[in-house]
Amino acid sequence: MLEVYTWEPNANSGKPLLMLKEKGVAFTHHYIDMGKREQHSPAYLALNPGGTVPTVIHDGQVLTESSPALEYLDAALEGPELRPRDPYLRWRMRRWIRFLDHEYCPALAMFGGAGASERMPAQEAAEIERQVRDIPIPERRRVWRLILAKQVPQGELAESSRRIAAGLERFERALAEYPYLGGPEYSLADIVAFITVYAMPLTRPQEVNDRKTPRYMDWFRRCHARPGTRAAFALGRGWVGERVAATRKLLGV
Ligand SMILES: N[C@@H](CCC(=O)N[C@@H](CS)C(=O)NCC(=O)O)C(=O)O
Repeated sequence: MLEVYTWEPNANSGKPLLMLKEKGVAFTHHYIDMGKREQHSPAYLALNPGGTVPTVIHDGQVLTESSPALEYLDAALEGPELRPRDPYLRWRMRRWIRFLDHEYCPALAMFGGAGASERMPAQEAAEIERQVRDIPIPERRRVWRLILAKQVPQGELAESSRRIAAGLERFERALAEYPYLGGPEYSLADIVAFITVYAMPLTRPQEVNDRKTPRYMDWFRRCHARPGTRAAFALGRGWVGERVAATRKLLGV
């Protein structure tokens, strides 16, 4: 029995969707609508007190924290193995996942938050407090308060830009050594990266293009073409589908 509580096939939320479609394992998808803040509802908090998606339940085990959950699922379920057996390559995969979870993806999320903040109407402080009061993790509450108050600090955005630029060089170097991030085969490192960066050729065309990042572009094309990737994106109900279609068109896949 495998149940996935999550939102769109996007970033952390999408990691188990992409991974399970890649493995070809059946599961029940419970859609948690982040637009309606369902991740902060009492019913969801009873499942995952951190109030973040995804949460996976496998044979009664409740799994939170998406990247360790992927390692658990890869070990526990049938289907192609997505962790290299070679100890060096497994280290390489884990080093990539750590870099993505701690540095790269939060930098991209900072821009996502800033964009959302710009689109929001100005709100009174009391209304902002009402909206953040159910967020259980203090750091998350702080970030949401800044986004809702349209006060995302410029310094944070500058640091995020630096990390994104440095990360692009890192992708290019790694993909010169092996076709995938963890080594010769597609692995959890590619899944963790791709589900967050899948639209970068579309959203950052000045930095991510065939001239400046040819190996990264080739990796995008190969990842977008995978049947598991297509099946995972088909689970989207919102804006992800349009963004994926536009990215594929640009890539010619
Ligand atoms: N460390 C957690 C982070 C999960 C996470 O931040 N998920 C985002 C969606 S991609 C979320 O739930 N955001 C809700 C919020 O910040 O309120 C994990 O890897 O599972």
